[in-house]
Order: sequence, then structure tokens, then C-alpha cells
Amino acid sequence: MSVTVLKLGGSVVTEKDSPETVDERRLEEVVSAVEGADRLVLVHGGGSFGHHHAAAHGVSQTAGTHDHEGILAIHRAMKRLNDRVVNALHARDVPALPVHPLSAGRRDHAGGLSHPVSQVATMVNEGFVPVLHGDVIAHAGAGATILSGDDLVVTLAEGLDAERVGLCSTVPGVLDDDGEVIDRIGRIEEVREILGGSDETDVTGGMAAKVEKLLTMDAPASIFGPESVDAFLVGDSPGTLIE
Ligand code: IP8
Repeated sequence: MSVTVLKLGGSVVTEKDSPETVDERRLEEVVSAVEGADRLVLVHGGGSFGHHHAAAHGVSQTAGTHDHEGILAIHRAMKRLNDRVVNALHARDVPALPVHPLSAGRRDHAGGLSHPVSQVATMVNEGFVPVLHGDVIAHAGAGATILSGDDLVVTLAEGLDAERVGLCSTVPGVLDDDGEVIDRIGRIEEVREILGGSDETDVTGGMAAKVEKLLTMDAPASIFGPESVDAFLVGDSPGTLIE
């Protein structure tokens, strides 16, 4: 159905080290690039809204909790960020509508994610821009665990048979040891040595985990910086192409 899935990294739209702080300038930059885009599904990460709360409650993608207050604290923080993103889009007349994964998705015992796509597809077909986000979701046998926006992107892209996937990150692409953008990655083995770990407040993994997930998809994916969102949306492949 020729859908584009674009993830806005949590570190792009928030100030990662300052709890619950939106990076207004960056958010405005990416939202202005999205204006006018057609058949688009947006996903955003947790940044300083989700990750601090997840760490405070000891929840990760594998370590679950049954503490409903903790689950709600994480979810509500993500809803606050989602609200800010949706509002910024509305200010530019982008017909954005929120979709909250806690209310729809689940992980099975093996950690496999399922999230319905029919509602998202209908929104797109009706001219809306669904805006989903990393969240905390029910996990069989574990209570609830963190759902990374990256995992959600893969599940949505597959379910919607997306044509293209973009990950807007704080860096201009996947960087090699000299800090140069790697143009294309076809296999994780090509880059495993040079990709570092994640920083400590990010409970869902760094660049290596992103690349590995994106390689599992049929659709080509691009990782690029905030300055290249418009180039990606007009059909270019800025940054690193993963296919
Ligand atoms: O930043 C994580 O999403 P991500 C969401 O896309 C939470 O990994 C709740 C920490």
C-alpha cells in the first residue's frame, strides 16, 4: 500500500539528559520536513521521557514488571511526549492522530511482538498520519516490558508492507571508525566490530541493535540525521542505506 514508516529518535526530539524535556528546535525542524508528506506513519522513541522512567522502575525489553503503577508512570510519560509531537504536527496542519501501543500490542513468551496494523492502515488510507511511540506493553509471563520504537517500526513495516523505512537519529548515519557515514550495509557482520554499545539511560540498545533489526525487514531502511528528513521524504536515500 506504498506506506513510508519514519521513526523520530527519542534523542532527536528530546534533550536526553534532562528528564521530560522536549528539544523544541529539533522537533520543529523535523516536523516542518514532514509537512505535506503523503501516506506516512510516524513512530517516535522515548528519549528523556521514557528511558528515565523505565530505568527508575527497573523495566527493560527483557526485565518485566507487574507493578501497575510503574507501568503507568512509563506509559503516561510516553503519552506526554506523544502529545507534544502530535501538537507540533497539528501546528503545521499535519493531520496527526495518536496510537498508543500499550492499548494494542503484546509480546508472547518468547518476546515476539505483535501489534495490529489495520487501524493504522485505515488512518493512512483516510489521509491521517498515525503517530505511534515506544511504550511499555503486556508481555506473556513477564508482566510488562519496554517496547522499543525500533521494534515497532519493524512490525509496522512488515504488517503494512511498507515501501520505505527511515530512522531519524542524532547522527548523519551509521559511522565507521573514522567518523565517516557508511553508505550501505547489507549484513551485520560488515559492521559488528565498529558499532559500539548503547548509553546507560537507553534501555533498548544502540546502533548495532538498530541495524540488526532493520536488516530483518523486506523494505529498505535509511538511517540519517535530522537535517535529512526532507531528503528522505522526497525519495532520496540520505545517510546509511540498510537493505
Ligand atoms: O527510544 C523506548 O523507545 P525507544 C520507549 O524507541 C521507552 O527505544 C518507554 C523507554
